[in-house]
Amino acid sequence: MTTPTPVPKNVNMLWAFLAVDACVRNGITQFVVSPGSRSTPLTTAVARHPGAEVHLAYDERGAAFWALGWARATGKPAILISTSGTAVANYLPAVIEASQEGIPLLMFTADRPSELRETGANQTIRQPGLFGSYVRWEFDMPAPDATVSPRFVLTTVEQAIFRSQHPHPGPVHLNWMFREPLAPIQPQELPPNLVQFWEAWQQGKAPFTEYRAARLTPDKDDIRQIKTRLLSARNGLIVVGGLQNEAEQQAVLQLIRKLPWPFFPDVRSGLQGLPLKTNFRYLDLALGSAPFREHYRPDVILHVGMPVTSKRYLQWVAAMLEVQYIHISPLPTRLDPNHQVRLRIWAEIPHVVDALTYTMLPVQIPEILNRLETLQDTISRTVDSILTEEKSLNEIQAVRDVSRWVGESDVVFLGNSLPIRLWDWFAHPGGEPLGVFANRGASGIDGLIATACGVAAGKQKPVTAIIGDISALHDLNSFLHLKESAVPVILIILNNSGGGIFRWLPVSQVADVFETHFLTPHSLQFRHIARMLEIPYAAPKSRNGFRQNYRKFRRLGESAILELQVDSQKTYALYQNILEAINHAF
Ligand SMILES: Cc1ncc(C[n+]2csc(CCOP(=O)(O)OP(=O)(O)O)c2C)c(N)n1
Ligand SMILES: [Mg+2]
Repeated sequence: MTTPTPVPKNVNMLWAFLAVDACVRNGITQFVVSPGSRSTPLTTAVARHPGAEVHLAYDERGAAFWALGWARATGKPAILISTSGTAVANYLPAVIEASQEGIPLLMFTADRPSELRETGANQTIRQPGLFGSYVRWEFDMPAPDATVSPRFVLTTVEQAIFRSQHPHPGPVHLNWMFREPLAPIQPQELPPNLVQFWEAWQQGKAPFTEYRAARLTPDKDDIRQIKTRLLSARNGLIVVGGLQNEAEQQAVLQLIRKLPWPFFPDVRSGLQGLPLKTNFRYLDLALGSAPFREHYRPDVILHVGMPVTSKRYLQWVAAMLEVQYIHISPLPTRLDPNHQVRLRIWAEIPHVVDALTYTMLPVQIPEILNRLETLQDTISRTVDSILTEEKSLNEIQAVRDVSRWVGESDVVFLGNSLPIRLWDWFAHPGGEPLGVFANRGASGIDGLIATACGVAAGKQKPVTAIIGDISALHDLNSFLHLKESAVPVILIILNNSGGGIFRWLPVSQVADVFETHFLTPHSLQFRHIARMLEIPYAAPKSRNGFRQNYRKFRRLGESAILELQVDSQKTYALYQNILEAINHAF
């Protein structure tokens, strides 16, 4: 029996129970609840439903980022429940990220009934339409009414669940108006037809409407179009952008084993460590060398998955006017900032790869493959030799070290700003595919801790998260998610006292504004929030101390914070030295 209680006390509770039960029957069981009065029927229904998993979060902004992380990890939406007013608006940043990345998310927001809107009634704002074009679907539920068929509640919730996943996954907003009484303490007799409906519904476990979505498979002509281009190539390159799940990773593995071209694995592909001769993991650093950039010119690029993080790659490719750029992605969106894609296949990656690799492709082997291994090796050794000269703890070494320490059963979450870029440039992970997560849809530095904790809960695997200090300050409220995470999250804060990434930008030359308005240095330390929340904390001063503390915290089996005091000026200088040395090595 999935349904929870005897006959609901009033029509608000009937609708709320049916809504929650419809979710659970459709396999959507993760709720993220933020306290508030207007949402009382929904929250009570979730709390009393034996099939509902509840994560509580005071701050709706963090709640939504947590749900985003959870959905990234599971591919399924979590349901956010909030009260009315600005609580709802706090969902917006995560909704934008989910929308841009095609991540499912469901919002059940409580609202005053229509007669109280625009009247000065307390905590009442214009909620319908609040998320603009960032939601795939939205619906303004009327206040529960005994004269309306309760089947309307079931089909609306099921439509919301469906629309959050098909045909283009993303956020969906159901706005629930509730009239008082809100708390289930004032029974109102339900009409006999509703009691009958309730009792009949309780006999089953199945969804009301069984949705069956068509799969996104390419047809024969799509595959022929791809093959024709692959066969015409003299100098092909595979670009593996961000991958959204393990099935995509496995499919890409199959592709790169069958298609003997070099492949460039983006940081979010999780495939950077693959021990294959065709792995062009350091392409970005190689592109730092002008002669290499000029000399190496692929004529066909097969791009699979989300966009790449590397700016240098994008700039390099933008200058290739004749390249045949093929992009395969299950999202319908353009994802083509260079306006370069000539063949776009909208289909699930595993289906395309299956069809494409069904027969061996007699493609030409690019000349670069003869020297790719040496090239990769030279870059890797150059990076290591420069780093060993640098004795103090620094961001590049820290990120490179962590990439070697994480195991296959771990998951990595990378903050925006420098952490994801440093990993993209310098990580040197072991061979197996790794789960790598980041919020690159809108590349915000907000909500990163909450997202990492959501990923941990969704994956049920320990997460190592690396974020910057300003990003950590941005998400201070979410240290509570970290403390309460049932699955350990090791949060590594690269505290370079400000926005170190701005050193990479031309504004770093503008002396009168750079430090004060961009870098924004500070002397804040996170030991204080760790103490407030009683989260294990260490601030190692050496590479060795970092390793020991990381290992110690990993064994703890609970979340912990590692704060590294680093110098972004030094990071930038090291980066420049490495690029220069690679340049010389060519
Ligand atoms: C929500 C949001 N606000 C502002 C920015 C602009 N921004 C990008 S990076 C950055 C500085 C981040 O500093 P930190 O987290 O310390 O990382 P670091 O640059 O030092 O690696 C800022 C403010 C953003 N991307 N997102
Ligand atoms: Mg910083």
